[in-house]
Amino acid sequence: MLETQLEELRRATLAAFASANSLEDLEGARVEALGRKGSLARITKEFGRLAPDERARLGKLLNSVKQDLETEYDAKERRFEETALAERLANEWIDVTLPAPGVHPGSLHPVTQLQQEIEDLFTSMGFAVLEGPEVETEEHNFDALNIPSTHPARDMQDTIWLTSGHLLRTHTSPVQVRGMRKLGPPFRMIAPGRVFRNEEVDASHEHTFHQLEGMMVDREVSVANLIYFMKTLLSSIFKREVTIRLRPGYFPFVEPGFELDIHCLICDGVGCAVCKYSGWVEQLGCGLVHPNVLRMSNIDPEEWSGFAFGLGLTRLVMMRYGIDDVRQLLSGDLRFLTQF
Ligand code: FA5
Repeated sequence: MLETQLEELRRATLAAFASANSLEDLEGARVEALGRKGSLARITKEFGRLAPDERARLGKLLNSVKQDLETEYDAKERRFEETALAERLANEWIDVTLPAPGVHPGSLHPVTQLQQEIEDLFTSMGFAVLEGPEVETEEHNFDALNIPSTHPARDMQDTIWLTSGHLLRTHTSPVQVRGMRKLGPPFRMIAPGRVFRNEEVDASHEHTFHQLEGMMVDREVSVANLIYFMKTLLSSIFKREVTIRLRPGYFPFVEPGFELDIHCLICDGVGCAVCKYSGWVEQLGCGLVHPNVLRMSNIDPEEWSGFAFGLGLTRLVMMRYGIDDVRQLLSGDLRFLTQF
């Protein structure tokens, strides 16, 4: 009797496995036959009533039925999985050119953007772009610029000195010295870069900021040449009328020297923290290269003359985008940076 039930269970379950059209059907047939409350478990309960001999004989049969069903179940399950995978591979495709979800492409820092624009402008006018080291020698940063150690002008820029005797450059002007020695006259060069000062930080003063140096050495260079290039620079950057004023300025490496201010574009000249309520923001220092400076870099001032300027790139970015606090530029705050 139990023997017949076992044989019937094997036949019926194998048939149910064979006709199953989905994993769910297959699993249903398995639970019905092999589950905890399934047919096989029910038959097993009957074994208690059997004589030992009979129990041993039917026990073997029960194991073989169980094994057959499990083997067939595994094989059929694998076939379903293989078919599902093949279907997925046939239908699925990936566009590898799509940007990854959730990843935002970076953008250039506004200082870098303006720097590149000015580089393009000046290279189109025959200027070379030079770089100098941020850790400088005293000679390049001061002495060769006509600022010997006893000179009071050294106090104009609060210097960060290193224990090695080197310093963090306080301006990009040391690249003038490198340019004169490397290129020799006649030449035109610009040099953008980071500079460092032991400065009291406020809305318009950072301890680390960007400048852009410019220098032209040729025969008979005059203030008129300097003004031409400064006007070309400012009209190219602002693409609108900006009011400028030129004041006499003292820098030991130029003579005459000037400071160029622009009418504050943050407050339109009314007065704000950036322009210190004066309506004007100092943008750059400039002038005609001092004969001593030319001489110290082996250029004969009787034969050659030049102009130089040092632009506050950071301040120019502030004017251009209406940024009212210089500290935002180095903050690394993405809420600020993603606007550019
Ligand atoms: C100089 O650094 C001179 N080397 C400029 C120069 C070059 C003059 C060549 C003549 C010939 P000054 O210290 O004024 O000068 O700085 C130049 C510009 O850098 C300033 O006009 C201003 O726009 C900017 N600047 C100065 N200090 C800071 C600061 N702490 N934070 C942001 N910008 C500053």
